[in-house]
Amino acid sequence: MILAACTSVQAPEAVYPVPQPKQVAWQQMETYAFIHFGLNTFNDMEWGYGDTPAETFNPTNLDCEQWAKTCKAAGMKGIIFTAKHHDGFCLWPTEHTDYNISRSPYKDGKGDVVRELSQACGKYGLKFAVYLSPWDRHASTYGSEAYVEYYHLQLKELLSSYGDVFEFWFDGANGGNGWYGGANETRKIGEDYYHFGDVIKEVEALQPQAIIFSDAGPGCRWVGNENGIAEETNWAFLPDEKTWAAAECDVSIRPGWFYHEKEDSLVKTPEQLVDLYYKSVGRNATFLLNFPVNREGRIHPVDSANAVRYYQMVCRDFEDNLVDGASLSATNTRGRAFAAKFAGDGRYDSYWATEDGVTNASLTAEWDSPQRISRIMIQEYIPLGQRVQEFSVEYLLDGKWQVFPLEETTTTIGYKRLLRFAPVETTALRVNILKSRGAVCINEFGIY
Ligand code: FUL
Repeated sequence: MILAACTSVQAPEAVYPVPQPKQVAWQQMETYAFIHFGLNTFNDMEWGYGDTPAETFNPTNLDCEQWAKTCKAAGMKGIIFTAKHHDGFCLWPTEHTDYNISRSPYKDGKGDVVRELSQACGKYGLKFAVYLSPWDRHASTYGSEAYVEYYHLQLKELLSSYGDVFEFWFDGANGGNGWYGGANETRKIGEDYYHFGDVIKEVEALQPQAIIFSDAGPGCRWVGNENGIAEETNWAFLPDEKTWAAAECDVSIRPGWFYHEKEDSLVKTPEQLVDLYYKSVGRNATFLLNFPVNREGRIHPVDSANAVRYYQMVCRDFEDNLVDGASLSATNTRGRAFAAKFAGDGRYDSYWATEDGVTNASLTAEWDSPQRISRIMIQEYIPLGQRVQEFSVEYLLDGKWQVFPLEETTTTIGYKRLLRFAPVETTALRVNILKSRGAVCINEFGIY
């Protein structure tokens, strides 16, 4: 943008919808952690019924700094914590229900895991966020207006007491059977029972920088599965195509979200995690990886070792960017301030752009000597909207352009697209944008 101001050539017009700056900053985090911990951990359950006494919560060696150090070493930029799951038990000493940590033996009722974790995140340079389950299988009032008031009070308390949160997680699992104060029944709730519009306003007033997650945004959206995998074609819009909301891929490092000893042998391997990274971050989504904290109150050593190893493998994949020694050229540019070289300068706000109306153009990297290549990274300059609808990648073989033998479709790019393939040796490589919603804007091109 600064560069554009120095010349007479204007930057391309935005193609709507466009992200808010906070949505761009959020997507730039790329990977962050979930931590599921609570009464379920001690009950060996995924969805506690809501009737277990608060005294059951009794971690023997809880260490939020160990969680933060692990996430940091695994390259994660933040942690989202289950402050309250569907069983209704609150991991902070809330004023609004007795069903909370102050009634547990942990630190003789003086503990507050939300505070301990937010402080540990601060200490290790991670962002902090909360999950507050709307469904509450403990509350006798669940299903009535009184519960909605309670939920809103809790939300205000949580979002006013622990500093900034980067995301607010609004879970889609809602209503069903539960304890409900001893009623032991099934309760269904109506559409918009929680007054979601008011929830959004409350979160925005208390935490303007927070991204609100739900199945339907408005900050970011559920990717539609819990496997950690985004579609190859992935637009950062809601189905109305008018609202920007990039996808978030939530997945647990074990089969369950909460800790179960029987899953100790089922921790995802570093290789599986690397694969998920390519299928989430590499497909224009974020990667939200869950660690089920154990009964001691720690991330299990296998989970921690696998996550750290995964991150080392990803770093190694992108260690040596061959664009640095290449000459970049393009079939079309809208002027010097938008030249091909800006796709290779490592700066987020400079980019290669084509003239208005040019939606078919190639960006070529050439070297003096052959290079061995097995990864490509392409980023669109999303502050001006997500544009590319179809592209291809080719390399020079015996003087002829060959299409890469890719196993996935090359449709959307968005914030980031990563492609992996069996290594090829070549002196030139090009990405051909074949179809786009407007002039092409590529701010980064990486070749490894
Ligand atoms: C789901 C919940 O029902 C699971 O227990 C877990 O918290 C997952 C992240 O979201 O909707």
